[in-house]
Parts: sequence; C-alpha cells; structure tokens
Amino acid sequence: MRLCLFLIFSLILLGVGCSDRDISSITIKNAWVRQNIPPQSVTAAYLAIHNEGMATALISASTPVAEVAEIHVMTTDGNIMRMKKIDRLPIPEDGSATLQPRGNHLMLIGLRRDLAPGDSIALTLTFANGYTQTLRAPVVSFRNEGRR
Ligand SMILES: [Cu+2]
Repeated sequence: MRLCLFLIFSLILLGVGCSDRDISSITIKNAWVRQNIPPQSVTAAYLAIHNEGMATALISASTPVAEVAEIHVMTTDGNIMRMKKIDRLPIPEDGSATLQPRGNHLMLIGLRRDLAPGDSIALTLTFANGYTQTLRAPVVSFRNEGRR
C-alpha cells in the first residue's frame, strides 16, 4: 500500500514535470512579415520555431490585420513550386521548423490594411501541446528581404 501511494505520487510529479517542460520548451525567433503590394491583400509571414521539448506541431496562426492566417508548405509539381495549406506543421522533439521565403510560410489572406515597412503586426501561434504565444513581427520591405 505504501509503495503504491509512493508510485502514484511519483507519477503525478513526473506528469507535472513533463508538462512544464513542454510548455516552456518553444521559442520563436526572427519573426517578420513581407509588406504587401497594394492592391494585393495577401502576404506571408516567416519565423523560426525552436523546440526543446517533446514533438509537437504548429496547428494555427492568427493576426488582427488579416481575415485568415494559413500554414502553407511548398511542394514541387514537376518543375513548378506550389504552395499548399496544411492543418499542422510538425515540430520534432528537440528540433526546429523554419518558415522562410521560397519555403514554408504563414499566408495572411484578406489584409484589413496595407502593411508598410516600419510597421509591425501581432501574430498568435497555437501549438498541439496547448502552448500559445503572441508576438510582434516587423513588416519588411520586399527590397530588404535578401538582407535577412
Ligand atoms: Cu502561401
């Protein structure tokens, strides 16, 4: 009986330890958004996700400046690069996922205003492990993109 209680107590401790590790394990770096070119009301956002915990996935994104934010991956169809909406972007255990130009990105669709260089937007990211983070991403001129 005593051993049993001890085991249960240990499991509870372990459980708490694990979820703490998961929640604090994600760091988001280098977030930025490409300025849109009016009258186009779409653009893309990029960032790097670092995970020091168990495998998870990015499952949604949102921003007050766009009606929709979708997770897009790039696929090749013959010689043609196409983008495709996905429901979850896997983030490996102790790994990372990078969203960058000509690669995977967040597609901001239905911009409510034009995004000009010097501006910044709020981006909220939600992960499969329950972690959610809101961060600010600067708007970058498409002319300066190569420097990033
Ligand atoms: Cu896209």
